[in-house]
Amino acid sequence: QHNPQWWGNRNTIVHLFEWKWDDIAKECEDFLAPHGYAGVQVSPVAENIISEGRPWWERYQPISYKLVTRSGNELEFASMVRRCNDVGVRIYVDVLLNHMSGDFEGTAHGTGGSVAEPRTKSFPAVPYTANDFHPSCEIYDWNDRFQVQQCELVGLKDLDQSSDYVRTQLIEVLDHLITLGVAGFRVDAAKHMAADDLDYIFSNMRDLNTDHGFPKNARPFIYQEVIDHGHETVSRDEYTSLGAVTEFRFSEEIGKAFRGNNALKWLQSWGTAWGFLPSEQALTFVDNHDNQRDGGQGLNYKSPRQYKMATAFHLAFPYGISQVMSSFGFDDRDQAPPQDAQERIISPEFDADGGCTNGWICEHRWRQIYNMVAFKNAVRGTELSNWWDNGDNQIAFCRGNKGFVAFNNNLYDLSQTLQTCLPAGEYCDVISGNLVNGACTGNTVNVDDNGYGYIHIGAEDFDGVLALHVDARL
Ligand code: ARE
Ligand code: CA
Repeated sequence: QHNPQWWGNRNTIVHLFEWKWDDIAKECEDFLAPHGYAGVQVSPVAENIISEGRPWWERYQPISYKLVTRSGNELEFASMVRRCNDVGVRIYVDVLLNHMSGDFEGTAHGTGGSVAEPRTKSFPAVPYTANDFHPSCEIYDWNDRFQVQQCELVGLKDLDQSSDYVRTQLIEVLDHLITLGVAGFRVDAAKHMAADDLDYIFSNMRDLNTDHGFPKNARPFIYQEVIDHGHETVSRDEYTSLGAVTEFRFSEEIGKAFRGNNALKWLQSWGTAWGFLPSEQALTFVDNHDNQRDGGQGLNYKSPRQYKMATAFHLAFPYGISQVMSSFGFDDRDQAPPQDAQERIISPEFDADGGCTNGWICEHRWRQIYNMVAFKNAVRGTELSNWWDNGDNQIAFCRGNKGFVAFNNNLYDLSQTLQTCLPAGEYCDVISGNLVNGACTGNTVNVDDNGYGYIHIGAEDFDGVLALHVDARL
């Protein structure tokens, strides 16, 4: 269950965090397919509690498996999956198999009209009763396997996945989504469930739906959220045989490097030598919806120049199953997605350049990011060669004879004639511009008969990266 089931040469997933199903359907057709995105991770789909102010995290507290959330209902979900698959964009659902909601004063009313008594672990709309959960306890010691897997993660009622009844419910939920045409799942809080129990559940899910264009006997793609910085009792390695695993060390290290806390020249050995998982087991990202909020070493849209450079490196370097984050604007006080006075999520609006305007950040619509998604498609299957660096924070490399990329994170210019490995010709730098009707709206680079080109990235330039590839030749 390591195959992401991508269509054609596409190979990048975007997380459209908190988007509505109808908006995602439209985005698949209008933007994602034309720009070569392979798939979308969508926010949790199951009915959740309604929390004061409507923070995004209420969706991680399900009370039933009805597909009704602020993103839309089941019909809208089904229609989105159909429309996205029709244009070759896969849908991956963030699934909550570890828990139901946390404590709630009195009766909780959900987004789908169901009620529950989380305090007594009564979720009649499933139904679950206290017997289906582990006895309550708190996680004090994150290196104690019992606590991590059988106590309550931030107080969320912890399901017992060793029980036949619970397993059956969970498999049914996954099967239902597969029938609707999804390509796979992000498994939330996987570290908090025993790998053996997950193995049982994943092995007993149905095959992907051939009516949605998947081959016969195709298995759902699985990527498990396991946060393991290297010293965890419950380690990421317990889960790699079941599917891919989120590689949080990647996110941390790429943030450090592009923040200037580790020279870019060291990135030459990027990958397993850094303690990361094997490439085909690693789900990689510069930031995700959790760590963009922790204020650590990670980068996010709030440091746009470094963030775009880190993202370009992420998508240019041949390592990992890449995912791009698409956020809404947030600060410490405001954790709700863009919403109206009735607390309905609002649809993104776009400016003349295609950027989002009304509270949505839409990193996936930034030219420097979507053009690197196209770069990754163009160089798919090639190896890295011709690494160059200045011994510090200027680096460059080729991807076969299909792509070339250079970075300058020094406070002085990069001005070098470098081997680009590309066929002779004039190329559009897809970071500073787009190729439109045969002309480049940004800078161009001339590659001579021997593959050399003059590469300039000024210390004061808007972006600290330059990228060329064969599909953007003039
Ligand atoms: C909210 C409130 C809590 C309240 C709870 C129950 O914030 O105060 O107690 O509700 O009422 C998200 C939010 C939580 C939120 C939760 C439910 O982040 O704040 O709680 O939704 O609404 C660990 C887990 C990892 C988990 C992170 C957050 O291992 O799986 O914690 N990540 C996933 C999702 C989250 C989501 C959940 C799980 C829950 O991505 O978005 O929570 O569904 C070290 C450890 C890690 C640990 C990390 C915590 O690195 O190694 O294991 O991650 O610290 O930062
Ligand atoms: Ca658990």
